Amino acid sequence: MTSKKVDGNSALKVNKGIEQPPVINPYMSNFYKKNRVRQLTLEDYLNGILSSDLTVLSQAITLVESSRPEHREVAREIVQRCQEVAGESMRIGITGVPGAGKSTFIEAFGRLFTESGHKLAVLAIDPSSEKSKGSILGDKTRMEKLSADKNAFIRPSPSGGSLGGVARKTRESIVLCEAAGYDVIFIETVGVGQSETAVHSMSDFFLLLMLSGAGDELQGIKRGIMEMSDLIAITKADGNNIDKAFLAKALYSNALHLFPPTGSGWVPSALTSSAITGSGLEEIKQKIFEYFDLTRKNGFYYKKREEQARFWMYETINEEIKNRFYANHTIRRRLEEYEKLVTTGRMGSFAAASELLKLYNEKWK
Ligand SMILES: Nc1nc2c(ncn2[C@@H]2O[C@H](COP(=O)(O)OP(=O)(O)OP(=O)(O)O)[C@@H](O)[C@H]2O)c(=O)[nH]1
Ligand SMILES: [Mg+2]
Repeated sequence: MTSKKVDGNSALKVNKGIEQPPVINPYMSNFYKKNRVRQLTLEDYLNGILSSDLTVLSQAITLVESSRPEHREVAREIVQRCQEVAGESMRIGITGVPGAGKSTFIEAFGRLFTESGHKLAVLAIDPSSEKSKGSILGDKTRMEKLSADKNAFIRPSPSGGSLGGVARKTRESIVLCEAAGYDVIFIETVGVGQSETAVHSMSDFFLLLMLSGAGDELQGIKRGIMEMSDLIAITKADGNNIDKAFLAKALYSNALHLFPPTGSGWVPSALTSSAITGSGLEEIKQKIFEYFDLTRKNGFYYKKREEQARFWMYETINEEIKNRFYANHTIRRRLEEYEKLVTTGRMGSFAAASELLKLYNEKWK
């Protein structure tokens, strides 16, 4: 079909148009019929993970992240089986305020591991990622080299749900990555809110990235976060920033000495680093290896993992109970009504909570 040419260069000209192709491409629909995407069985998942098949590993993580009950069941089984085969790994938590240089640091630092034959998985906990679509995902450009590295696997933070839910998913993903042969795991989080505590509870080593200068030396990093750090790295120690970085290093070293010992036998310290020039990165890696040597020898590494296993059992129970309570039909129906009673002062908060819990208990008797 051809339309009469009025003015070839005008965007206002209306073509009569051509016959529209069918909405479903007939070739593709035949292709799909022939190669129907097969549902993976439990064995497929396990074999894929154990043979380091990245597509299967990613699919398994997606399953772990799913909240659909039928997915949860398979996911649980996969995690359980992977746990049995996962070897000893180094789980390194990395945190720092927005802009501290985490992504740039991970890109440069991660390569020190992959180049020396380690397999590195980068995971994240970012409870805000539903809104921001996951910091790591947006960061893939900032981690260009690492994304293309065959010894590295980068997975953005699971999105949605409570911090507890997001953290549980990341913790389970760690196990899958380890079963797939990743022996170094970075778990990144933004140093705001409670997510550092969650990352701390699943890492062996906790690295805090700090900016130098910026006037306020403690830049909103809570004391508690510093207290749980095994190493503080002052980032961006390059160019005009070098002097400030060394000053900050001295300051934080002193601050770290004031904290009581953690029982690991390890003495936390502060170093400077630059992801641009690469200075200080090797020293940080050295420190991390020293930490693992020490804590594996003195048993702290295993003791800490036992404690974390216990902690996560209780966390999961708490999370599950909470979810069930709020998903309960009766509760959902009555919640609004009780909320009104409480906010208008016709009923006390504790009395309302107690009645709702009683209602829930009766249903479960
Ligand atoms: N000079 C210098 N600049 C750096 C260095 N590392 C990071 N930057 C810059 O600092 C800015 C923030 O770095 P990011 O790596 O995005 O920081 P981030 O902590 O991941 O930030 P969020 O993802 O927002 O939490 C970027 O503009 C980087 O180019 C460094 O070692 N030296
Ligand atoms: Mg980032």
